[in-house]
Amino acid sequence: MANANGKAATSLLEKISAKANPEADDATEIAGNIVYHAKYSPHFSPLKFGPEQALYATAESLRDRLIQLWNETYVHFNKVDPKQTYYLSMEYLQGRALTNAIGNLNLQGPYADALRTLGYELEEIAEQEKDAALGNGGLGRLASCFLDSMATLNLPAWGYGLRYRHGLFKQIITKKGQEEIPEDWLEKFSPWEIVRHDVVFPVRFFGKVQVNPDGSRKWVDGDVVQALAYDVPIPGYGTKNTISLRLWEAKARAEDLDLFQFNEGEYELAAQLHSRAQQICTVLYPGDATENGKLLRLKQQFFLCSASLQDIISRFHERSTTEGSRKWSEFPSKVAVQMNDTHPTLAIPELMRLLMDDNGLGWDEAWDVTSKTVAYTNHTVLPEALEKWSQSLMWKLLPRHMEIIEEIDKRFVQTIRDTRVDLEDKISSLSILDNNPQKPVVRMANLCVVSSHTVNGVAQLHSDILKAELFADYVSIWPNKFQNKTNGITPRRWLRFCSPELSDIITKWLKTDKWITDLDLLTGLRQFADNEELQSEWASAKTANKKRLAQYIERVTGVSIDPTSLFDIQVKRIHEYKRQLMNILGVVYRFKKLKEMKPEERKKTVPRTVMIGGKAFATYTNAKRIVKLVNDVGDVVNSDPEVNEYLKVVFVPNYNVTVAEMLIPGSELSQHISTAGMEASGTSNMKFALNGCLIIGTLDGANVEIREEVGEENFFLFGATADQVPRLRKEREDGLFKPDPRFEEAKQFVKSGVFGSYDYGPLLDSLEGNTGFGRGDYFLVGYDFPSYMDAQAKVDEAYKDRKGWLKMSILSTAGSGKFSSDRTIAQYAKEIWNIEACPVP
Ligand code: NBG
Repeated sequence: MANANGKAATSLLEKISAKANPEADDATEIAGNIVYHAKYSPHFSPLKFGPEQALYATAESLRDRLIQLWNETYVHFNKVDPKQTYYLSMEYLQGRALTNAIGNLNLQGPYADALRTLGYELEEIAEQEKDAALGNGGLGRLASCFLDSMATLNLPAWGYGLRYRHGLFKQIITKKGQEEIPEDWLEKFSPWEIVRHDVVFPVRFFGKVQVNPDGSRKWVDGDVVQALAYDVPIPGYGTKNTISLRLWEAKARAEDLDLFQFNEGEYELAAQLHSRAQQICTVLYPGDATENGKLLRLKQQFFLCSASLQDIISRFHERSTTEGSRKWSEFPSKVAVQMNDTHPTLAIPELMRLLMDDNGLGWDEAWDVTSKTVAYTNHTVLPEALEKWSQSLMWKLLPRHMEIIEEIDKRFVQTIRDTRVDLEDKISSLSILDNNPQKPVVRMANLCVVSSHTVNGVAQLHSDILKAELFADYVSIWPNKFQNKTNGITPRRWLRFCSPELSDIITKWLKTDKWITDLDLLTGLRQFADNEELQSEWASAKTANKKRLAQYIERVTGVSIDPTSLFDIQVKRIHEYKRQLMNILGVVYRFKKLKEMKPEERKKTVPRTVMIGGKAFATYTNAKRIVKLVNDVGDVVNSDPEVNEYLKVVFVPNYNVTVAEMLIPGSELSQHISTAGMEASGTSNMKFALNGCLIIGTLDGANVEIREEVGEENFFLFGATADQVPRLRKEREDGLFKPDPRFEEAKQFVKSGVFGSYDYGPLLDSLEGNTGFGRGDYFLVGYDFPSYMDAQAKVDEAYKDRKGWLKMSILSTAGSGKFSSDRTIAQYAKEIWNIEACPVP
């Protein structure tokens, strides 16, 4: 009905009377409310009601309802005054919000009908929305899944983050490979956020420490910017509870503009503070190769911590004035602060500073409050990702915080000396400050472990590694501080809404849709895994999702893929430890073998479409070379008339949450093939498994637990185990490694220039030699390659047995209940935060 410029819709708009109605829940009222917003909350010129205008008006109509639920939620929290959790994260990968909000409020039908009366399909309107891509990868998406679960479980909680104007870059693929351009989600505006002009806090940078006559200390001078709150509503599923993701924006005040300088024609100078404030929230992860880049990143981290803690403290104070003064010692029984990785570590010295310098607490009292309030989640053991900040940079930007960190360190070291003589020689690695004169740094993970009441890893294997290796000596000091919280994903976005066909089948066979909030119920599918009727319904849902995916691939890449071929997907950030290189070398080998076959032999093979997607960090050269290689291999394979019926290779550009929602439901095999011990958890592995996709993978991260849950016969396992890795690296160094001929053949084939003239020498060289950074095959691609290829051969065999494959697929979904973020968050709430549900009546 709708046409491209929305002419038909514009005329329909005139036929429906505008009526503001935040509580609208039938199609007619909703349509009236949408029309109301199109006319009276206008953001566009009035004569047009195209899909874009329809999106904004629809979103605003929903926002009305969310605001109402949200107000009810916080009024209720205020009344009950429960302990609340504050989740501090530099990243959130929210993706689109429209379908999710409509789904969580259970208004699909009425919204679809309302839009139809206005000439649009709901899906078409949803397609208009841009992703809020304020994150990088798994860590950011985890934070977003957690918010969904916190709201759904009625937990009193807030998310805190930064309102990046451009978020993570947009990836485009050109002849040169990956190029980055700025993300534009705020180019117009986001209909979901609400600016709170009354929630503004000053945040200081630089300056100096002033010592008062009574000995107290105060941080003064320097630059002061303002943190302004923008709230994004997070509706729970099937509940009134709607919580807030509070994103801070940095601003300068009007009076910070130097009018005199401005009138002298010194425009840049006059608005210096304005432009410095603006830089803070321009992008996520600005390049940090330069000193300036490092300074900006540190500013971002401190800005998040300071604004959030001032907000948390002011909420605590508010109650004090209404109920008589509240004791600071009660703070930890009202406030839990969770640090998502080390990025918000500055919350520790900032809370100490606010308590001591602004609120007059003594050291011991402030330390008691702080260490009972903060908890830390570690998300990686990769040394390059464990943050270390230069001490001189920290002294320059945050002089008072450095004093506090020194004091924390001094007291910690003293306690060790007093109580643990056996650890004397470990002090240099346990201490927070690394005073190596070459490069004195602050070790943020150490600061977190020393100051937090609880430290957790994100999958069992990862938590075990933390305890046995990275934090082993701390474990001997505080044996009860360390926990595991295996990651999870929200079943709403990652099954119910992204694959409605499969969801309906599950609901039909389980005779209930309660699995959406109680994912363990999926085990009920096991008894039907062999049932022919279920299998045929399952197959038709998969086929529908594969066709939808094939259309998408054709639209964004121009490559036409066969929906009856095996869809094999690897999507995640491009990183050497994730071994996309092993995947593509496997493809190269397969291609070479197919070329060598006679036509009748080829006909006996299982046709495959390999899709690889993910962003490479802008300055990570080898990752970018991998992107280029995948694209080059794709160009050659896909245009080879002998082979392209049996093999296609697609690089899926600009992988993000929305692309994932398209890819995952259409997947049959997915690859989670990191070097064992290196992927802390992985979360897309859970999304794929939940959607009935089989995994080929190593015993790494959450793969271990997924395999346990879905059954080892439904998982294609290969590769070295984490405990073998050190020995294998050592053998390699000693020159004892003997490569498999298939591995040599694949590399040789790339070197021969079949895939174009780009110089892959440096990339392939990383797999050669016996030692040295970026050489010596640190990630053991060569060692694991033969078992990987064998596992791939098993995949092909298994796929030939349609029934057998469908059974495995059903069992995969059936075994995924554990990986709901509802389970994860319930465990955090009980075992770390000590908070309880506070449902709005
Ligand atoms: C990532 C890990 C993943 C894990 C996510 C979420 C960082 C620092 N770590 O394996 O690499 O799934 O965190 O926990 O982004």
